[in-house]
Amino acid sequence: MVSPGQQGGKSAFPSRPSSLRTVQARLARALREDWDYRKGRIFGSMCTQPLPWAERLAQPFATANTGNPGLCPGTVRLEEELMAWLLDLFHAPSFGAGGTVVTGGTEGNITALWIARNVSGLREVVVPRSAHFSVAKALDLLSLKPRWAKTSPDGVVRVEEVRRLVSSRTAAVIAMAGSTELGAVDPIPELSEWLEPRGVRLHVDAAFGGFILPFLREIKGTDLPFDFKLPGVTSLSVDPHKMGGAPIPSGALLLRNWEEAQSIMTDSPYLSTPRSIGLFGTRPSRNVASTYAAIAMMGRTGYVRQLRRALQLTHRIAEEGRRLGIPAVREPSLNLVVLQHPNPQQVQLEMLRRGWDISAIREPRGLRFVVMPHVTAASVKEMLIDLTTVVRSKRRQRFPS
Ligand code: 0PR
Repeated sequence: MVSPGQQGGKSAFPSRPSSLRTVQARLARALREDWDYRKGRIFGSMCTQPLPWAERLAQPFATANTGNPGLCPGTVRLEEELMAWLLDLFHAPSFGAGGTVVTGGTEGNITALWIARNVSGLREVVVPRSAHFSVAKALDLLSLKPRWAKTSPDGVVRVEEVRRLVSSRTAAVIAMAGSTELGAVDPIPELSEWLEPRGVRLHVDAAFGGFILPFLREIKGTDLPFDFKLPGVTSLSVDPHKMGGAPIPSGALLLRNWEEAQSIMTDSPYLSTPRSIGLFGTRPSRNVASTYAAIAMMGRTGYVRQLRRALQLTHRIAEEGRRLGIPAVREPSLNLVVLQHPNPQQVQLEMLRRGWDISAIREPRGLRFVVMPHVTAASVKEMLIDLTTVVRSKRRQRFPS
């Protein structure tokens, strides 16, 4: 959202139609100013260059609106098939589970907590300190009260904290399957085991980890259980627009018991179907088609290949960090690594001057690198050369000889 006044700009509303060439030129100029994933210089984003065909094949769906499903039975069928794929990937039971395409992790988390509140009639949510800020938005919108659970130094929620905070007022507990800052995966099996017999809902935010964790076993031989295989997991959100190869915006919310979605349905008498589910009215069919296309064209082997490469590069950054005296905060389990640094903002700024986008983390202090599919071996090599120079020069400035 932009306030032109703050930007100092002053533009009158177009009085007459502009020519195609003029508009094209203006858009092209704006695009040149934007960062391009394909240069491999973005390490601070969980989004990436989508599969080109996914975008292209979905283009004809641009005008269709899945929010009025009676007019697009074909897209509805694609969404059903897509949801069936995801429910299978995340080990949902064969009967009763369901899901819907959303715009991303924010909508996924808002919708999950909306359902949790309406189904349970309760008002408190136990939230790990590591949760993404979209959860804070959801709590505010839904007038839910957070009970913040502390995390351990390596970023995973403390199970004893969750146990202490859960009460008869708890609508849901949130767990992270790949936290935004550290890439940490909470002890979801323990949480599930403790919460399930107590009938307390467990929502897993797998926005980032959802297209990583299912493929780890093929690479590492072990995995980190996080999904519906664990009986206590009641809902799960995942973002195909992060590691799924889908264009933005694309998310999915999956429920163990799809009946619960009734709790957020509203009457929509003038549409082709009398009940509307979810936050938005208009829902772009293009998101369904492009996500469908991306997943179909990647397949399990495609995701494994993508992840193997990303993990190798992540470990290369961690190794170089060790050599530079800025070791990783935690051994990376996903394609995200944070290197400890006393003054990450300074390094971030200096790297930005050299054309690199990296994030600075305040707690614990560190430099965060997300190795998304657009990052290449060559760009990592180049980035590490600049990082070495910057880290060493900052050190000399701190301790002048
Ligand atoms: N849950 C988790 C674990 C997330 O990391 C994110 C976003 C969300 C939910 C919310 O997802 P949407 O933004 O799709 O609604 N993670 C990234 C972040 O905030 C998003 C991002 C993308 C940040 C591009 C920066 C950037 O350049 O870190």
